[in-house]
Amino acid sequence: MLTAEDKKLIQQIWGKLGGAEEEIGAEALTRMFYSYPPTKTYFPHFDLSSGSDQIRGHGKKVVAALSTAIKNIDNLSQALSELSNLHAYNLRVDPVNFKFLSQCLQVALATRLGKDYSPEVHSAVDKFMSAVASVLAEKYR
Ligand code: ZNH
Repeated sequence: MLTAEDKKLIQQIWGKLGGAEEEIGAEALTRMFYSYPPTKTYFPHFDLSSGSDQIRGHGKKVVAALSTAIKNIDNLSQALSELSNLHAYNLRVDPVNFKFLSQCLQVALATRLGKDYSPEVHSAVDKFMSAVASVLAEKYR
């Protein structure tokens, strides 16, 4: 599904974030909470005002997991196996929400990267996030 070219583009674009990972993650989450308010119900224990320490901390974790996924892009199931267990068995996040977070991450990336977020990169990131989402959803029953 992800072509060699897609993989190259994703690695390149991730390399351009240069330390802004936590900020990107926090922005993606904040956008998700605004645009898809039901997603807030999974985080009753968080302070959800934009830029809160918890949003920043969680954004950092999510982006770190995506970085791990990018490093293991040919072996996503294995690389995300624990995270997949967590989402399927413990958190029980409805998989529709993965799409919402993906959308919001893409807007966060696009606003930061401007022209570098080309249609080709957009398409590659979209495919990558779908692949991550299917791994996170693969253990639901
Ligand atoms: Zn999730 C958690 C990732 C999606 C909800 N996550 C988490 C973590 C991580 C993640 C890394 C941490 C873990 C530990 O700590 O160990 N996610 C992720 C990713 C994605 C996601 C990569 C995609 C792409 N999630 C999601 C969604 C939701 C969620 C969509 C809803 C809406 N998560 C969650 C929760 C949690 C998590 C709730 C827990 C938090 C706390 O801290 O408590």
